[in-house]
Amino acid sequence: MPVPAAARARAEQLRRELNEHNYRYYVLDAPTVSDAEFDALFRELQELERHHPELPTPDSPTQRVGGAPRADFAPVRHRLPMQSLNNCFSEDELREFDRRVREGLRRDAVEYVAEPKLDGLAISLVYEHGVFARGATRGDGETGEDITENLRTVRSIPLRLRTGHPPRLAEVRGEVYLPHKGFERLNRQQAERGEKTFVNPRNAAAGSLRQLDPRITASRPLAFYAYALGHREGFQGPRTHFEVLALLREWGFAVSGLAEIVDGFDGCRRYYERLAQRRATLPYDIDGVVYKVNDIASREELGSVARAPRWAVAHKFPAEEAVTVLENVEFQVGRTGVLTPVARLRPVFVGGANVGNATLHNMDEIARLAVEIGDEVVVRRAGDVIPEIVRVQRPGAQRRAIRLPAHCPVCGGTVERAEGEVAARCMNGLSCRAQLHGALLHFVSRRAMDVEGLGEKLLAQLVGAGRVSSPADIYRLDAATLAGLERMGEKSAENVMAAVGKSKQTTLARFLYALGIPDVGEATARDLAAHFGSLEALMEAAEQDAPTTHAAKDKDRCPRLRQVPDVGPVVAACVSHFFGEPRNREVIRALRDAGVSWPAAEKAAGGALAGKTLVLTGTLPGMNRDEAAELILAHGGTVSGSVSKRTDYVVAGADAGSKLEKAQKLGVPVLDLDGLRRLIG
Ligand code: 5U1
Repeated sequence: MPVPAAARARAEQLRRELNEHNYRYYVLDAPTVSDAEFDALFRELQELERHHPELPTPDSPTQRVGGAPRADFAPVRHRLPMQSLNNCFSEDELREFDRRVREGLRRDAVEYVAEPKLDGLAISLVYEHGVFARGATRGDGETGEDITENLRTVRSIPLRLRTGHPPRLAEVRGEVYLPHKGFERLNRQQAERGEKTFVNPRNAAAGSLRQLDPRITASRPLAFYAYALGHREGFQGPRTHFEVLALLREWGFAVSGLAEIVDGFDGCRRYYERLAQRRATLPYDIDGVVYKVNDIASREELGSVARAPRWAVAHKFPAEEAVTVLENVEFQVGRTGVLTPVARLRPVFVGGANVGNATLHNMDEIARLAVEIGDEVVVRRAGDVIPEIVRVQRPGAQRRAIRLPAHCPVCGGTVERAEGEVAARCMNGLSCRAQLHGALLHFVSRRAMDVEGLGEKLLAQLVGAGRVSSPADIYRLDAATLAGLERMGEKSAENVMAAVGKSKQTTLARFLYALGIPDVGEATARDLAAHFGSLEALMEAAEQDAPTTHAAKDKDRCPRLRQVPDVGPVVAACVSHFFGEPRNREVIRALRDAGVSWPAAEKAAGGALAGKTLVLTGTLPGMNRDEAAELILAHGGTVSGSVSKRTDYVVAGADAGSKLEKAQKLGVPVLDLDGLRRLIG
């Protein structure tokens, strides 16, 4: 039966009114109706929608109460990576940041926007034609989790932008957090129900957002504040960050009222002092100040390094400290065999959390601190940083020295500390369960072989049952074995098997990274892959570079590997040693026999882009920056972050900004993704 026009019109009016009241209450903190009046309107709309099931729209306030529970959260690829911020902890580091920015922009003074850094969770909200369509967590910056239904319940997130001219697509980024009052109320309720209380507002917000049942999220007094625009289509966006904040406010988002334009280092420093004074009076937790270059075109010019923009920095408030007793020290074994001393402490509340463990880094650090078991120690914890011991407050009456064990606490293997090295290692390699488990977790991780669904617990079971004792064993698993494990059904087993199969097609760079060669991170793996072009060529160079017993001087060591840009003597020695180990060669052979393969790239030096420098800008269709960079590197090219006369090509996607303008000004050829593909052939 069609919905009568009157009912449709009334529903529309109620939606508009209720959304307006929500905005006034949750964003402006200035309600104009009583709770009872709001409830009456809300019930009327609910009633209408119940009578006419075609009526509810995605922006209806009735959708905020939370729908049916989900089985899991689907992954969402961010159209533009969600970057993290570099931190600075002192005025000197802030001065250094400002110097780098001025130098990068060749300017004497730079205007920044300073704003509080809320201690919450970064999220992304996508609006299609002004209507909230999808919300996701940050995840690893490239891929997050789809938590749309949970975010819909957050009252200060508009379900429709307050504008008559919404853009085709706009992504808004910001922080979900729990204000102090909401946190206290939630913990009171939890305690009354005999449920677990949360240690701090951040954990409570994180726990609330990751609920599979959106009705639970809806019951938590979460709030949101917006601080950036992400991907957009159909509109350019303002020219300054301060204007972005004004636009977000106009669209109906809560935006920090404390954001200010400040001038240069001195302006930043003064803002920091002022905010530090006000911190205790704010109704929510903040852990520092964020400074961002105000001019958006200048940001494009500065670009990013290693997933953090060069144009912004988080200036953290000093970490909190507390005194407690060092009760014991245990040694943890990492994936490369390094033994890390971990302090077991008498639990103490510091920096918003109960701390029972802290890192002692290594034996040199223990000697420097002159710390022994039984001492009273000062523990420091800042936000998401691992707690650490800063100094001994008072030596214990019956103290006991901390000794490096002669044998691995996990496998009993020999522990050695090479001359001149800080780290002590278990020498048992993958025969050591801890190293095997760590190495396998790294091997399957998203940025390595990317085997979805093969997580820590499943791997621990497989290792424990003796089913997996090398990365190659992952490719020998079968669905029946997996289905027989705890908390695994047939369907999940099939999913894991499919993910294992899919991961066989990879790239040389990912494969090298996945091998877990000490000191070889993603960037080095990419450089090695690009330079040698094939695993065989790399292994041959590693063999020829094998260290000789008559220790050569550092600068003469590993001459072939050191031809790779940014590879120094330490990394080169690690690579050479890794490929010299018969067991590692055996694992590599088994992996390739199992079908792990990658496209054969031409040797980089002879690739189609050999000697060429390319700059990426804007959003490329169906390919993120990393993948595009990998493609260029695999064909011998170099990727640079900024456009200059030396740039050979700029590869531009949607919403390309000042880099594209600069390329046009300098007459640098501009390609789209198809153009790049044609160039590579
Ligand atoms: N206030 C504020 N917090 N915060 C966090 N701004 C801000 N910007 C961020 C992050 C991660 O990232 C920028 C790179 C947009």
